[in-house]
Amino acid sequence: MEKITVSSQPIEGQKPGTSGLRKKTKVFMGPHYLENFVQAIWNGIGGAAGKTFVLGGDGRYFNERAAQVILRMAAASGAAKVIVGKNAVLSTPAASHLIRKRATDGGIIMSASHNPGGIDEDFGVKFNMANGGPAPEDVTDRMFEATKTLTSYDILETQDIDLSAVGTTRVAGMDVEVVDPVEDYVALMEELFDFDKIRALFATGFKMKFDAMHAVTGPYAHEIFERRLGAPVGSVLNGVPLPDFGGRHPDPNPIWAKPLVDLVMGADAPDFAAASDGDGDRNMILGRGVYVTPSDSLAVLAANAHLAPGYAGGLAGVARSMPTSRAVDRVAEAMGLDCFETPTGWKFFGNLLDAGRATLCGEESAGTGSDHVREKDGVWAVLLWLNILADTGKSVATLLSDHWMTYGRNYYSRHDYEAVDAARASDMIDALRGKLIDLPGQKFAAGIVESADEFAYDDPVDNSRSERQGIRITFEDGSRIVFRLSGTGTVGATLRVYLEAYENNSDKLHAKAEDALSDIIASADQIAGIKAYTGRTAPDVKT
Ligand code: VG1
Ligand code: CO
Repeated sequence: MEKITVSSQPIEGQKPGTSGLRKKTKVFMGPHYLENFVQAIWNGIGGAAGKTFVLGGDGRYFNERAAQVILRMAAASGAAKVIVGKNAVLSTPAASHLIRKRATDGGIIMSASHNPGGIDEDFGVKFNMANGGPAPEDVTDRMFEATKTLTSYDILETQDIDLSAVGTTRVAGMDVEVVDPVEDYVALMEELFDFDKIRALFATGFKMKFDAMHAVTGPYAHEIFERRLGAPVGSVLNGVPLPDFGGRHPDPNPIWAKPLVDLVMGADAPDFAAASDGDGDRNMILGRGVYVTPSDSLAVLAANAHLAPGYAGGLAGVARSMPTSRAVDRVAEAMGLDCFETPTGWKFFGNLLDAGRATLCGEESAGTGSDHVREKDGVWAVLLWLNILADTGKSVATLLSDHWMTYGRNYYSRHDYEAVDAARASDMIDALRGKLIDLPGQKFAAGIVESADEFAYDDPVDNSRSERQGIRITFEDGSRIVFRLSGTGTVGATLRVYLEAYENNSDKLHAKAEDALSDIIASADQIAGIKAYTGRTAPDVKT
């Protein structure tokens, strides 16, 4: 066992995006690529010496190899201890919980989340802080700066460390504690939700299907839904994690989880269905005959969270990412709660959660979570839904239509144009930026533009400012279009167009979203010239 210093040189493009550094797996497997970035993490946080970290990933291809490298580098840099999920697996919310519970100095999560996995697909690495949340921008900026000047990294030369059994081993003065990835997380869920009530619901014959998409939540879902809550065996679908997620995108939306959507729309539909993503932080909610948009889910959860024991005292406030529909704003207003609008990415919720100013947060991209951890949490969202369904005795469809009757409906859709030429995509955004000042007062298919701006966020807790977080155009009737470029893609640019229209006429609450949004969709192209810039006639993915 020998500590060595390997000379290296800066590698371009190691800039963390919306949620860590994501690249093609082969890029990560390339010479010094992972090592350089891990060294930059240590540099960005003021070194690893004497610190304790959590380490785990979503089990995708290269997960365990990468874990071995990170452990050897942590040991070589003098870390005191690393707590690792068995076989280097931890869901993102479970990792966040472990960081908090064990009061560590942070953790490294290996995941490209909803991006596909495999040697020809994607891999990712993300650092979370001692609060359990993704590193904020000033920290990731420091890491990026470190990647630009790096000349060497420290690593231990040693055999692989056995991560297949729970227990502690010592590696060159550093403890490696392997833990069960599920146990602590399940205990936390039992504190927050009324498991007896949900068990009683299943005992009535209530049927649920949970699609783990061959990703990390399989073992969590089997334990919680089937073993602890008594849902029949077989309620969890695709529950065996696979390194390539069975060749699919582990992205819980109506496109990639279409079989589940077909199931709830079909003759033999279960009462409730849900899915989660690669690393277990996203969720999709369905009921018999109904798909709940993530924005609506956040609003319904905000309105009903107090029915679950963990939230019986009410909410301190709510927060949503800017492109998320404003359905939750209406709930907050009715309940007298503060409602924060943050840039895309969970890292922006951290300060609000830490300061006790928000309890519930959500994003349109199928992320919902609360102050129980500092990540969004797929299984948690499913349990909160189950708790609410068990308490109210309502079906998903009734709960949702009652919600719309009370608050009105924010029709919503997101159109993604993937792998667009990066220069053309940024030209389009630049052109749009140049037009903003002239847009108010102009008339398009969706009506007259009331305001147009580029979103910048001033964090009310630490006063940091984040600029250029998406272009938003609001119409006089409250409809809205948001344009932004993705920060998680690995090929070219992904243009996201977020479309929203509000309706409170009780006769018009049950239209198809695509119909209700047709004027907004047409206006988006009129305003931005999507077809002209991207050369695309239609989005690749509509959710
Ligand atoms: C996307 C989503 C964003 C989410 C992020 C990470 O980012 O839009 O809401 O926080 O993915 O989620 P972007 O920059 O591609 O739009 V996950 O589950 O992939 O960690
Ligand atoms: Co994810």
